[in-house]
Amino acid sequence: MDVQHKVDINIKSPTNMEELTAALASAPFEIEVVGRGIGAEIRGLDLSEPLTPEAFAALEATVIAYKVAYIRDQDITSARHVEIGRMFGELEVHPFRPQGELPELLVLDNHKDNPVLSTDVWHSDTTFRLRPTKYSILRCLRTPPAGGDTLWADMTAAYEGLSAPLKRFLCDLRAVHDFKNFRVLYRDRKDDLRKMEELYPNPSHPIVRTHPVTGSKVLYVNSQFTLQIEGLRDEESQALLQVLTQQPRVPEYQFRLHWQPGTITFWDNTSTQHYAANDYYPERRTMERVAVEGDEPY
Ligand SMILES: O=C(O)CCC(=O)C(=O)O
Ligand SMILES: [Fe+2]
Repeated sequence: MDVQHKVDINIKSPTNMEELTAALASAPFEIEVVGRGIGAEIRGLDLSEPLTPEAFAALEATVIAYKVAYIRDQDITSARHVEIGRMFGELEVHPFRPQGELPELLVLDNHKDNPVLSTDVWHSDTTFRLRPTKYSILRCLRTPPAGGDTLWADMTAAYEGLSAPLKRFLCDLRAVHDFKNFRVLYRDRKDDLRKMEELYPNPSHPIVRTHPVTGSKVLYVNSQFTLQIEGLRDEESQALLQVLTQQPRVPEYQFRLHWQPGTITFWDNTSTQHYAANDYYPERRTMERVAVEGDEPY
């Protein structure tokens, strides 16, 4: 972790509901709640200016409380984007995606010759890791003439929407995750694939995880990375995963954002899944992203 930076501005993340509520109450910006349970717009915060500890705590509290928080018209550099990400914790270097000049900055530049890879499948970021991504911070540089929205689903609402007997059945189950969609990148590179398998051995995560700050329960399996429910027969696992991985598709759980150049969005990968609408090919859409490392789910 870039401790130095944290120490420099004396940053403190909210660690429980009391601190979260206090940070929100003293937010030095406006929060407009847009979606029910998921999605808020922050107004009156300029990320090109240094953040005070109070502003940072309120920003992180907004991300946790509303799961997805966006700010329009942010004129910042890629380096500043990385710097803001570091305030939230250690940044990941994505193992499977091409990197630009700043290794932690992931460039998603999709156009005629570079179609979308795997972002149009519902997922929470890097659950194939033992410690999956905590927050992702995505900034829009270029929009297609129409479309290119991102959708998020509130996975706490999805958990709560399940029947009581199913919730009871799931409470002690775990599932195995895998970087399955990225395997296509290694079709002709068996040795490299083996190396990646060693670096990222299949982790097992609880199917219902607990949010470390809010204590809320979250449905934590996704179409992109979840392979198998432990202890069930294969056909049982497939049938149940089919039901569970459909939940983010329920419109009542969703929040949908239409991007503009300069929009930056922070989301909490513990409590949400997302899907980038792949409706603009062959037009161009350019985004930059950093991702903050998380802890082992429990
Ligand atoms: O391009 C997007 O809107 C989201 C892509 C994505 O899955 C991500 O940045 O984690
Ligand atoms: Fe993603």
